Amino acid sequence: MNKKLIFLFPLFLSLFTLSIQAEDGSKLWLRNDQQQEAQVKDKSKTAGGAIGAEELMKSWKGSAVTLTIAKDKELTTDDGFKIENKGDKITLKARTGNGLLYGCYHMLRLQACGYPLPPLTIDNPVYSLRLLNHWDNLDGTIERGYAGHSLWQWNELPATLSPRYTDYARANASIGINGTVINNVNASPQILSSEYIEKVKALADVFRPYGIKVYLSVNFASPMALGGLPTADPLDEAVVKWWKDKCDEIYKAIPDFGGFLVKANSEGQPGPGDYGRSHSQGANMLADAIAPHGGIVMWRSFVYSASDADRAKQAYEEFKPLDGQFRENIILQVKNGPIDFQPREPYSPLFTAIDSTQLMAELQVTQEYLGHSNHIAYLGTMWQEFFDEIKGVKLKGLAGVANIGDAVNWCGSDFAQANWYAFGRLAWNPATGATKIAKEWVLQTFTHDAAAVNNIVDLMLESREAVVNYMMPLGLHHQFAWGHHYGPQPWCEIRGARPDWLPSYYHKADSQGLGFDRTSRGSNAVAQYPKTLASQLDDINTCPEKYLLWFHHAAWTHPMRSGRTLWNELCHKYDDGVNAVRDMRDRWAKAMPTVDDQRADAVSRKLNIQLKDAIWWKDACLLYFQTFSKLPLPNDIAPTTHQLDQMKRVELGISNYECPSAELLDKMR
Ligand code: BDP
Repeated sequence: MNKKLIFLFPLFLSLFTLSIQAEDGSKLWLRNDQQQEAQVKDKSKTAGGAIGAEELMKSWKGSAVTLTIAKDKELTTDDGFKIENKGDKITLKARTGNGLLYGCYHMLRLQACGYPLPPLTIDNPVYSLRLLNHWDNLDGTIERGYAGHSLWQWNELPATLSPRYTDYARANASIGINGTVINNVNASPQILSSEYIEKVKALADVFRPYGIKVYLSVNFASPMALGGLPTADPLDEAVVKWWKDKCDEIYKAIPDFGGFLVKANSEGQPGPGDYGRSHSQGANMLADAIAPHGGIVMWRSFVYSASDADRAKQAYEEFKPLDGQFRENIILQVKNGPIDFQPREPYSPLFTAIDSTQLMAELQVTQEYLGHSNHIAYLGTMWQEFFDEIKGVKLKGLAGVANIGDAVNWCGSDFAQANWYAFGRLAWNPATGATKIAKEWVLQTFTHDAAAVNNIVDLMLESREAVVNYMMPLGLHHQFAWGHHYGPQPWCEIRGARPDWLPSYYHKADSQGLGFDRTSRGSNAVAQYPKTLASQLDDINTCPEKYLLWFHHAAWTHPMRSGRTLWNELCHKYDDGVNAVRDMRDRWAKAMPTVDDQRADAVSRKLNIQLKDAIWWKDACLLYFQTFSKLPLPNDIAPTTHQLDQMKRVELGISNYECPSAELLDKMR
């Protein structure tokens, strides 16, 4: 070999390996090359403007851009932006630096998608609070996290700042997210200690230029655990003072601190109820302590007690009577559905019942109940369904329970990144729509090959319905294995367990039929919805079939709109779910040649797990429900391939903090 070539060989080799490593998913959707030297003038003198200008300088391929702060009647929000593209020059205007930053990312997104920049763009976000909620514990574990450990290196903070903190802020800013609650709602009081406030301050300093405010989940009993007080009663003077002093301390360190998120009197967490006080009394006390600093309190409505009342009714029963009693800086944070982030739920009736208290919706980006980071489930479509159902309801903001960890690809799987992306984009404007968002994500993340883009987008759009079908079709819910919520366990019985933590509470299978009677003849949960909707849901003939078993205990022979009986329809739905995963695999196989090998293979491996899991779900549920229906499986679906007894013996033995590996799953089955 020529001497020069021998000399250059190691260089080629390292470039080659570098380019492979570069496709490990760490770049997310931010793949614009950074080799440009665009002409960009930032007149704003803001941190956001400076960052945006730098991003444009490195990556923008169009004509010269000027960034200015402006008062313009079309800029109706602080975060909105206006872009005038006159061909030879582009002007980007916003009321604030954050608005300019969002405008820059908007331009770069269009460029990365290959879309033109129109002559005029005016874009104002619909929600002012667009927040991630991290369920990260201070020991580094993440409750319901499937992407490794927490990004926050508490033992190193505040002295050492991981470069990933900046990458995290940048990724969020690029999709319009403007706040983050960095610790678990099951909050350790320790987060409010002076030591931790210093660490939180260090993170806040990194996030601030990117327009991201820091919020904290707080433990209602902190004055006892941390302050040594004998009580946390919200009406106790010493408690009130403790919280006021704590707020002063926080704001001294973090002047733009966002506020508190509170899970109170829920699943064993302390709260005002421990002292005979109401949620509003507890929330108002915190709200008064933080109000002088401009902070807010997000009070969660996720409560249910060990009572006999239908769990789906409980949040409404507890909060509806308190409507109007909350301070102005309190926002009631309500999960999208009345139970708990199931693959499909009707909307929580609180959204249409609460009219004198500010509301925000809590969505779950992490796939606690949708196959963790093993299954592809694009949630844009699920959230769009939710937004369609609550159309007309005013929300102050959106919170998304994050799926981010310290995994190289951030989310534990390449496709899970799409849910982080979609959450941000929908929080900016839900009318953008799941399809458009999926397409722009694919264009930025994977490929511009038209056929491949179509295949991947179609795969994404069918994925959530596939999960619903192979896990819990027709309104079934909470058939999950105890604890880790990964696989099916409709038969689960644990002596002494709360009934509403067991699948049988929800499926109510018996020799007659299947489903939870929430009609006026049953628990009457339907009555919590507006009248017209309530009567539609109440009647088995008008209730949408996707919610049939959520609201009705239907006979096995109940005639469905397809002409089949309920039993046969159920069997078909499970089979459809499995077939949809096969289809997703085929689509991916067709798109694969246009995607780098590393990510192409990683996704394939996940899809193989998903297919096996889908079959497992189908077999487990059908064979189990068959012990009640005593009906044969229709012969036009694929036969089951497992034995019920064998399936019942499988215990995955994983915790709330992990996603099972393919090896573990194969070994157990
Ligand atoms: C459920 C999770 C649990 C959370 C709880 C919550 O299983 O880990 O703590 O919700 O939202 O979905 O508070």
